[in-house]
Amino acid sequence: MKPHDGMYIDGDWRPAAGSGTIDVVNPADEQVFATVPAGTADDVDAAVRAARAAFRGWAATPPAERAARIAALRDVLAARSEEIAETVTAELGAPLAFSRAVHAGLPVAVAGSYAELAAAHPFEERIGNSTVLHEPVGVVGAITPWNYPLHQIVAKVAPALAAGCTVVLKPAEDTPLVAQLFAEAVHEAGLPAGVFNLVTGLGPVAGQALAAHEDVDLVSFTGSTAVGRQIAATAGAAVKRVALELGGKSANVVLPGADLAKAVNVGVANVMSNTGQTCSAWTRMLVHRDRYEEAVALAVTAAAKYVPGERIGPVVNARQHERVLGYIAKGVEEGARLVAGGTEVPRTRGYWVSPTVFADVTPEMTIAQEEIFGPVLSILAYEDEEDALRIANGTVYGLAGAVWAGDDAAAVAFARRMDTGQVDINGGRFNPLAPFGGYKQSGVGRELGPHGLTEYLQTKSLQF
Ligand code: TXE
Repeated sequence: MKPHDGMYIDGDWRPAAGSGTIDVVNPADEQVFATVPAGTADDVDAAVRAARAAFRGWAATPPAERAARIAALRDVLAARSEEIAETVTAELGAPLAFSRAVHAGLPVAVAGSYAELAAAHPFEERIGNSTVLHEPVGVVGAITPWNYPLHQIVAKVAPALAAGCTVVLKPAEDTPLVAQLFAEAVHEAGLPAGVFNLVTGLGPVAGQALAAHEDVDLVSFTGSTAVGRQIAATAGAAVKRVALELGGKSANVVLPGADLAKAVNVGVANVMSNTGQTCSAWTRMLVHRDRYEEAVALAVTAAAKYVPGERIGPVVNARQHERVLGYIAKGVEEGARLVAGGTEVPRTRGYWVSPTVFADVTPEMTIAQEEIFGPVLSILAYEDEEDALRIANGTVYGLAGAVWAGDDAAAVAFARRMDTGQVDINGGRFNPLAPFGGYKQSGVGRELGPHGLTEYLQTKSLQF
């Protein structure tokens, strides 16, 4: 796609209010290959006004008609999937095969699910002598990260539109092009002007202006816990709704009796996928002391398959590169046993990191507590199930996780005691309708499926 030098506001590409720009860098080779405008508070204000003006009309549009527009949007995303994959590969660095399957494929599935849910959702119900109306909250400010750049956009915009809300999106500065492509898709799908608006820009400028805007009713944010906390404080002061999808440090618990090879192979794939830049990644593998060395050997073999430049790309930018390498150095410094990868980078140009595995990681180590957001796995030993549970629940996060056991019932029994929002049982398949979101400091609210739609509704009751 050809980059736009303006903002998509009120159904059209408009010149930006200021003259600042953002360079878009290919993290595989550090080349600047495009620029986009850096939005200011004035651009945000214009976008919010357009969203407000469009709100009543879109909210009053029958759900079946909203569903038809979302279905049209899904169709455009499907038709342009090759262009989407190439764009994400250029700005995120992901291998093209992965971009096709996940970065382009997943948003089509999620948009499709909301085309169906918009039509089927019970926006009205009768409880006793009350009719309860589930009405859209209003204007949504969506602030998204770069790790699954289009998925994160669709996971907010599609349910918001299904609910009858209008949206202003501020995408991550690292991946603005796929957001522009999404705006083109919205336009092509025939959504009314103002229903969706895009302001590209820097987090502390455009993002902050959107989170603080007094005419935004709900802020939906995915990103770091530090920024999430600021947004929650800003939104709280204005008594506006907030949904936060933040970091994770998920546990992959391999109980005695599990198929160890499968648990380790799937576990390694889960961490290395997208170069470890997945908030739900199972970054801590918990294995019983009796089979610990066997698991470590299996993990080393599995990790070797994630060859940088073939199966995995670089990390997104110089800051993340430094941060991930810093965590690896910290792991060594705190006494973990480095069994694969390390701080030596596979290529000198670009933000490359070797798939890294640490053994003899103890629960209090930094690499077992903090989100690294790179291709780094920590393997921890446990003594018994209670110990495994203590370790699994022993971080400030609670986003996802996995349990492997001899049978599903044993794994489910363990998962019930985990303080986390989503658990895969014996390798359970991804379900785009299942609610996704965090316990503890991993966030507030849920995305995907009917629960994701409910986030964008408020309730009114009429007694008669
Ligand atoms: O995130 P930021 P960064 C975690 C992960 C990663 C770390 C830092 O651990 O290593 O966060 O990544 C916008 N007001 N996750 O620095 O800054 C910003 O422009 C309003 C987990 O890239 O939180 C972007 O659009 N908005 C994660 C978005 O917030 C602001 C995905 C996310 O950027 C802002 C990404 C401000 N003051 C990182 N400052 C996940 N949960 O999936 C920044 N932004």
